[in-house]
Parts: sequence; structure tokens; C-alpha cells
Amino acid sequence: MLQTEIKDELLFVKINRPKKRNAINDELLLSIEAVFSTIPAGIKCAIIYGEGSHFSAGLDLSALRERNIVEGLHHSRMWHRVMERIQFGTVPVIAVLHGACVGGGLEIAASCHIRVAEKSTFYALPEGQRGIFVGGGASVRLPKLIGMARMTDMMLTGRVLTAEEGFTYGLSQYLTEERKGLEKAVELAKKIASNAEITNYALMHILPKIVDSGQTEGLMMESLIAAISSASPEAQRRLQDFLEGRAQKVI
Ligand code: 1HE
Repeated sequence: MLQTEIKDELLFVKINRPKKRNAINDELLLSIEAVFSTIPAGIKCAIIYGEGSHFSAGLDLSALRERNIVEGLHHSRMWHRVMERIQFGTVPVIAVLHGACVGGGLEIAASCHIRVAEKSTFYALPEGQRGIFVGGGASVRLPKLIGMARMTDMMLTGRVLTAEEGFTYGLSQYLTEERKGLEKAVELAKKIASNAEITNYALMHILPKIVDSGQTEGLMMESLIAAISSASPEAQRRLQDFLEGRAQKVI
């Protein structure tokens, strides 16, 4: 149900359950956790995408009926753990979206650092219609991407966002033609892979904590990581390269 492939410094993770529209059952969720917990040394960026005509139809609803309240709590916390593995792992993760990116599928996408949406992508939170609530971290991550009002609207009214709306609202940072998402993701992943590791680490692990903290603590964390990164030999080399005309300009 999950296939991985390594090419150069990139890890490709394919959700491969197209007959069930890549709905996520526990087995699939735990294999996602295993992959993101054991990223081999030398990998600089991961790309996650879906086989078939959809990224993911979200939680496998066929398993929902069997849970009592406490089991439901554990299940949601398991999703949180796995989403944190994606967000706070060792490498930045790019999600390539197409077709349905709904419910838990949107929660997976929201845990990634970059989202590239092909034009067929649509976003929804059908939990409202199903009589349940998001349980994979959407209430924390989605308002940061699109704002609380838009998430509330999606859940209260069942509103489906198009790829264009998602792009305008900040759900995806990139919008591509159909079947061009993976190509775009590889192009972006190569840029990410060429960054200093400390910069990528700071973006993945420190920026979210700065955003979640007060101004005083946030600014102090920023100063600390700024000082640590600029004192590194890697930064010194890169600065020297720029000053001596060897580094690429911004444009
Ligand atoms: C599923 C699921 C699923 C499809 N769980 N089996 N997610 C949802 O409420 C979305 C429900 N799915 C859909 O609305 C549609 O399937 C799609 C719009 C995504 C795709 O439509 P389509 O016409 O391409 O496929 P289909 O014919 O609806 O589905 C094909 C099969 O996949 C069918 O099974 P089959 O045995 O009859 O062939 C469907 O039952 C199955 N399938 N989606 C189980 N989600 C951490 S909490 C997160 C909470 C949530 O994610 S709630 C949102 C759940």
C-alpha cells in the first residue's frame, strides 16, 4: 500500500491504494510512520504522492464503526504522532496533490512543508457530513494555512475548494497542469537539497516553534538560530562564494 524509491538524494513515497482512493487505514498510516521514522542518511528531501486518480480520500471510513470513545482518542493521537513524524522528521517533505485531497488526506498534505497541487486537486473536510470531527491535526495546521474562517466554512457547509481556490488561499504554494506535479516537486526538491542542512533544520523545527510562541521568546529563538547558522563553516563558505562572485544571484 506504500511504495518507496530513492533517486539521488530524494525519497519518493507513493500511497498506492487506488481502488480505495488511497483511503488511509491503520496499516497504511503505520507504514507512513515507519518510512518517515527511518529516512536513510544522505536523503535531503522527500516527496509524497498518490497512485491513481486521487491523492487521498482520507480516513478509511470502513474502520470507524468499530471504535469506542477511548479507542477513538488513541486513534486520533496515533494520527497526530504520524503527522508529526512527517512534519518534524529529518528532511523537508513535498506533497504532490491531485484529485481528492480530503479529510485525513488533507491532514497529511498539511503536515508536509510544501504542497504542489495539480489542477484536478479538490479539497474538502467531509467530517461535518459524516458526523465526526477532524482528528489528524487539521484544527491546528489548517487555520495556519487558510485561516479559521475558511476551515469553519469547509466543515460547516461541506464546501469543496478547487485547486485554484486552494492556491489562492495558501493551501498549496504551487499550482501545476495535470501530471506536472511530480516534475515540479523534483525541481523544488533539488533546490531544497542544495541548501545548508542547518537552514532546512531551522525551517522545519524552529520556525514552527517561533510561530507558536510569544514575540519575546520568538525573537530570541530567531537570534539563536541566526547566530548558530551564520557561524557554521558551511555558511562562511557560501558567503565567501557570493562575495567572490561564485554563487548564484537571487535572479
Ligand atoms: C473509501 C473511502 C474512504 C473511497 N474510506 N473507503 N473521507 C470521505 O468522506 C471521502 C469519501 N470518498 C469520496 O467522497 C469519494 O470516494 C471520492 C470523491 C474521494 C472519490 O470518488 P470516486 O467516484 O472516484 O470513487 P468511489 O467510487 O466513491 O470509491 C471507490 C472505492 O473506494 C469505493 O469502494 P468499493 O469497494 O465500493 O469499490 C469506496 O467505498 C472506497 N472509498 N473513499 C473507505 N474514505 C484522522 S481523522 C480524518 C477523518 C477523515 O478523513 S473523514 C473523511 C473521509
